[in-house]
Amino acid sequence: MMGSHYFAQALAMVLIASMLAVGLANKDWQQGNYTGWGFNHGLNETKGPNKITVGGSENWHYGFNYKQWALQNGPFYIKDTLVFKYDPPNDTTRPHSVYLFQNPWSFMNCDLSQARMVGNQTQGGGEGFEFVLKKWKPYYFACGEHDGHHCNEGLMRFIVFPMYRGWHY
Ligand SMILES: *[C@@H]1O[C@H](CO)[C@@H](O)[C@H](O)[C@H]1NC(C)=O
Ligand SMILES: *[C@@H]1O[C@H](CO)[C@@H](O)[C@H](O)[C@H]1NC(C)=O
Ligand SMILES: *[C@@H]1O[C@H](CO)[C@@H](O)[C@H](O)[C@H]1NC(C)=O
Ligand SMILES: *[C@@H]1O[C@H](CO)[C@@H](O)[C@H](O)[C@H]1NC(C)=O
Ligand SMILES: [Cu+2]
Repeated sequence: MMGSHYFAQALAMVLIASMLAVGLANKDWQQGNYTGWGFNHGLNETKGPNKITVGGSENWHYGFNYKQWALQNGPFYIKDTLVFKYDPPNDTTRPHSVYLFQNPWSFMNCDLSQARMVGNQTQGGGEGFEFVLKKWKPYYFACGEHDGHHCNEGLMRFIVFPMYRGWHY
């Protein structure tokens, strides 16, 4: 009968279409850029982890607005690497360092009493040092010099909350 013929043809087409879809999904999967359910569409999903120099060409110095920099250069992703570059101290340059606060309140107050040093005064020299954003949590960075003065007046602080690039990572 005409009716069942058309029905069979339609069914076959649906089957072929879904097989193609599965095939394409698998292909995406193999290429490492399957984006799950599409909820993270619109995010900037460049391939692989990025390496980002903090402050860009400004590097890590007194008086540059790192909060602004972080907002403009985000979002950052888990496994991204931040590179901190700052000249080792000499007679004319102020020393810098990099600390991580444990909570937002110490970040707000630039209270370094319980902060953890991740880069000392000399580690920012040359190619700088690298910090990998390993976890899904906020990271509160600041310069630890001058008892919070660089953090406060010097604007040397910022928050990074890395996101998942895709659920298969
Ligand atoms: C997936 O990644 C490959 C290279 O790794 C690229 O050629 C392809 O265009 C990407 N597909 C999508 C949908 O982004
Ligand atoms: C995504 O990020 C890369 C590197 O950070 C940048 O070069 C590119 O312009 C961004 N693309 C979009 C659409 O924002
Ligand atoms: C101190 O370091 C700065 C920046 O690297 C450099 O320009 C300057 O010449 C250095 N001064 C001395 C006395 O070494
Ligand atoms: C900074 O750390 C490096 C590497 O761990 C070490 O070699 C250097 O002595 C330290 N410098 C200071 C001033 O603590
Ligand atoms: Cu500093």
